[in-house]
Amino acid sequence: MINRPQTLGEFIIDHQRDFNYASGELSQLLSSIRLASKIVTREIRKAGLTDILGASGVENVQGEVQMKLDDVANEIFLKALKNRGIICGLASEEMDSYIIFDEEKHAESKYVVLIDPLDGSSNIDVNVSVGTIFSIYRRVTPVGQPAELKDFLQPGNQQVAAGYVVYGSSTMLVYTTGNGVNGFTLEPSIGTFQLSHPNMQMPVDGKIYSVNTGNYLKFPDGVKAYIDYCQDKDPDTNRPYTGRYIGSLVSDFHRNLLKGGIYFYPEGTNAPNGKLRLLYECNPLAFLAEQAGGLATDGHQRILDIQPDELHQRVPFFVGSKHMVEKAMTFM
Ligand code: P6P
Repeated sequence: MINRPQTLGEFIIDHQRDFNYASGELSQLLSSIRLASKIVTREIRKAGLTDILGASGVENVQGEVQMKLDDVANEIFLKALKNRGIICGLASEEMDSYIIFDEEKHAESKYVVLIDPLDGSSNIDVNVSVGTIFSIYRRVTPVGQPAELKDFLQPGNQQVAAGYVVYGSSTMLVYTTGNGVNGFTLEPSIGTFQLSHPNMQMPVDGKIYSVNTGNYLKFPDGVKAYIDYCQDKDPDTNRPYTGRYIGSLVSDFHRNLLKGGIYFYPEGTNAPNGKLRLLYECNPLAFLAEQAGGLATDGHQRILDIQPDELHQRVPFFVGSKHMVEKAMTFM
């Protein structure tokens, strides 16, 4: 009897009943994300060898020079998600506005997807991990009509599923449908994601703080005070903590999910609302964090309770081990 880990496909089928409106559509959606993440893995693994490195010269809506691989990843996810006919609309960090799928085969689609197809892509050139982050909502406008902006501007507490792919020493897909968090590692020799991290729990305490201290002087006093606390000695709480900042949100989040820790990108004079986007970075990671026993706030309120008013809205972001985020909030 060969005892092998469950594949993602088998897991999805086994947990079909966990999905609200278990119509199989969400399963299909996750399968298209699974396919796209394998294709992106292939592109990333050869990035150093082909000319997709180097900026495409085009600036994205964030005013950031778009790396060619950003474009490639965006196209790969767009095509995989569109082809299954499951979603009626898609919003992406790499696109100014959302796009609507209103052909015949999308007419009965119930879901919309928001995605950051390749977060941390500036790390590609130096061979550092990057990630994809996705968030799935049930549409709020009537099925059968074209999706509208309000389908995308839902608070994070309305997500039906969320997850990320981290393209690191291995490719891992981690997601939740509101029934806990599970992690799958790509077995490249057979091209399947296998359940490697069942029921992931974020330690409620940790010793790692993750922030760009290069912005220290630009932070509000409360944030400076919390960083000073992290760096201050206290044998009772294992301080000073260890600083770890990869410059790739998904990688910093993933490490904290496994080992405990806090990641924060606060507001500052260089970023009045922080740098991270509420809809396709903070909300999905906040959903995952809470499902794993962690916490995510903007320094004052739950990320998941924020009512978005703009597609590319930025918010200050504190996410990670529950006790660490709670402690940080006392300084804000
Ligand atoms: P900074 C990457 O651009 C990103 O969105 C996150 O992945 C990362 O944590 C952060 O920005 C890094 O930003 O300003 O510290 O370089």
